[in-house]
Amino acid sequence: MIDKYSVVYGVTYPYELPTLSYPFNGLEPYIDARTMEIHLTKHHQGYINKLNAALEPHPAYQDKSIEWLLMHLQELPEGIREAVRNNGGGHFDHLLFWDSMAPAPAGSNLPRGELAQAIERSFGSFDAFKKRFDTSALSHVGSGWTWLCVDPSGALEIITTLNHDTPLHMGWYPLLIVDIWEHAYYLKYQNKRPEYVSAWWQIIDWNKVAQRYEQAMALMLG
Ligand code: MN3
Repeated sequence: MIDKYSVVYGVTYPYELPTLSYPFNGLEPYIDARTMEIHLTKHHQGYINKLNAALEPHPAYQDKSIEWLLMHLQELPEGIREAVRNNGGGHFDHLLFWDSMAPAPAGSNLPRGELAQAIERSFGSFDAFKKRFDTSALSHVGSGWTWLCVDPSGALEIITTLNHDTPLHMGWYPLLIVDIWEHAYYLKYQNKRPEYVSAWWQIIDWNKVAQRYEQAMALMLG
């Protein structure tokens, strides 16, 4: 049941940085080019390097997808479990983060179609959804990520996870994610996480989120 939710990217060892569909300055003024460059080429690359190093002596796990590894942490050799949890999570979460954003459209940035209807069904309205998402992201203490996911019943759920943990092991299919580690915003926003999250709403790629929603529902009905 849960395994059919395992593929979002399906990438395997050796892991590598994705090619972004927008330049480092493409999300300005909401996220600045310098933050994007450091975040991708230093932070994200660092997680990839450590993940590859952990898996290098373990060929049995090199053909497993990143999602499989994160869903089966308890089955991994104890010596690499925490490394995969932190750095594998770091890799997956950042893949989804880059893929949750796009240059801001002219005018308001809102979901449309079936995804918009699902948000209304699950949360009452888009504004109520946004308020709950913001509350989850802004009340979290420490580093982490806030997610919009589809749960195995098909309902939308919001969760904030600690460090690089994911909700994949619960069978939740991730649609949208925001990075609330300080490295995601400190250069431009310093300690002002609310201003960063508020800016981030302008650059959500709702088309990509809608595509993942369709994929999740197809997996569920399939
Ligand atoms: Mn980050």
